[in-house]
Amino acid sequence: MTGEPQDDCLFCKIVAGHVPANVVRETDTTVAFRDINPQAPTHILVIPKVHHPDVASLAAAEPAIAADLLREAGEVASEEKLESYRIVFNTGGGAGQTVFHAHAHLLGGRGMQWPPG
Ligand code: IU
Repeated sequence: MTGEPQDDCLFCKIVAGHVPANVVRETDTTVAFRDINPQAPTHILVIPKVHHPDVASLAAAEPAIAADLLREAGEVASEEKLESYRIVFNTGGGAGQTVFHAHAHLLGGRGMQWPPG
């Protein structure tokens, strides 16, 4: 059923506390933790507790939680004292998505190029 935890999903295991993560913030609907392979001085993933394979699926099924995710990304950026930052949702393997549980990458603490690679 959509939104239900998936046995084979790493991020569902982090939500359940079965896999450790460096958690920086948690709400009723989201968890934010430091990326294990940081691409910037600050690189934090913000994920919904419910399982959806990507952000578009999340927004279609549970728009209030998609809004929570974006608000939380802003809250984390504020706590990390980031003046400038980037929020990225890789969607699909061709765009670099490797974990198919919706997540925002919050990246900051260095200069950024545009367009991204
Ligand atoms: P992607 O957009 O699906 O590629 O992002 C997945 C991220 O999850 C990626 O930046 C990984 O470094 C990160 N990650 C993690 O933080 N902890 C893990 O155990 C694994 C991946 I596997």
